[in-house]
Amino acid sequence: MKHNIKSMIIHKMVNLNFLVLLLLLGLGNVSAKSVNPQNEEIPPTNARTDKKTKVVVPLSHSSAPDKRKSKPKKTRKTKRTSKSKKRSKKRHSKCREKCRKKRSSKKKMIRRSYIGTKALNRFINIAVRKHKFSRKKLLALFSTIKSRPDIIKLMNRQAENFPWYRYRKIFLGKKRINDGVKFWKKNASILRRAEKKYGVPPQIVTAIIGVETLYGQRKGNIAILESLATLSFDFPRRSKFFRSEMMHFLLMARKEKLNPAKLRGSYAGAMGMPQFMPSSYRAYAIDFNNDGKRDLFNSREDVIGSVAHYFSTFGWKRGRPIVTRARITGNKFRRMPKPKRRLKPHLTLKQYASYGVKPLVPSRYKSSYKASFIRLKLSKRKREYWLGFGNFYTITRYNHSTHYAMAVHLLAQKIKAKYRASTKRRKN
Ligand SMILES: [Ca+2]
Repeated sequence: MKHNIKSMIIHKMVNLNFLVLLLLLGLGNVSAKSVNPQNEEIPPTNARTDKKTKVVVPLSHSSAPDKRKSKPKKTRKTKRTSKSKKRSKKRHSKCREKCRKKRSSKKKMIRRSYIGTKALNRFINIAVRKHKFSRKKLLALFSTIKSRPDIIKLMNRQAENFPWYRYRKIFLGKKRINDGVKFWKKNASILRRAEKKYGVPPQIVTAIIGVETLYGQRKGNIAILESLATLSFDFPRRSKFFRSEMMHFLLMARKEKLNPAKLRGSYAGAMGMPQFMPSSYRAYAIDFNNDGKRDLFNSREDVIGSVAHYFSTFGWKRGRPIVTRARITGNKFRRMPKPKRRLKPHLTLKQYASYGVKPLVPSRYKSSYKASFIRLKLSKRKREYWLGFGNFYTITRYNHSTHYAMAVHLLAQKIKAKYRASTKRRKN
């Protein structure tokens, strides 16, 4: 009996265990179905199976599997050591602002090809008809470039628009003066030869190259064709000028046997150490070392000779004054007639005197000299007045800005003073 009772108990326990097992298995099935109604295998969180789930999930909801995918990743991330977490946080906070700016500028900067646009087709038609370029080659050339919207922004932010007290800080720093003295010393014989031939003193040629490219150290790294195309087709204010420069560029490259796709320069299309625009390159660049090429990118001889030649062509007078500070008495100067052509000297020193405007040292200058009247902002309220002679006007032919010509003149003076002091020291 005891044995019977024992065997009954064992039998019931086995049945009970079996029931519990069945129940557990059944529940497991239910829980799996509730997550996966299609009764499919639950995908593990990796990219391959996500692709499987994307087939089921409609396209518009295709981000859903990613959400599921990201959850376990998050838990994995939390397992990362707090040290690395801190480090990445620190790194991110450091470049957060930088990253944000980069992202926003990337978003705005959509670069597009000009191939197939009316404007480019018109330009190519003229180039083929007038200058016998190959249409096929031009199309191939323009297919290598894209627009540069950032250039339009730079054009509207040119330094020449800054007030004088900001502008002069850019160009009259110690480095530009010291490097100018070095440039003069290194190229003294070439500069002397250029002065002898064209009458332009070494300090002026040096200062021009200094203001333009820091003596060839910053020649610009933008594909010239991209900058010219952008300004020709996307900058209506001056598109006519830049279309003409782009044609000059193609003609110049063809004549000098240079590859137009590879030439680099400033965002406004200026090239080489003296930053000549293509039309100036064609008209005024010279071969000053007689090697049969006009190379403003690498030859210092050609660069110095070309700048001096440019100045002489635009009316530089040997030994004549450039500009002088003016002293003003009374208020008559406010009624002075304005020049018909901006920056052009229009009144003689005698006429200026009748309006109470005189050079600081009048005896140095002939009263028949013509000059332009220059106002410079030294601060928001303070002004300085100058009189610019013919040679000052010639400097503005290089860049049509009073600030530019003034910076060249002052830099030239500083370089000259330092150059003289250093050569005197050497003699003593
Ligand atoms: Ca040459």
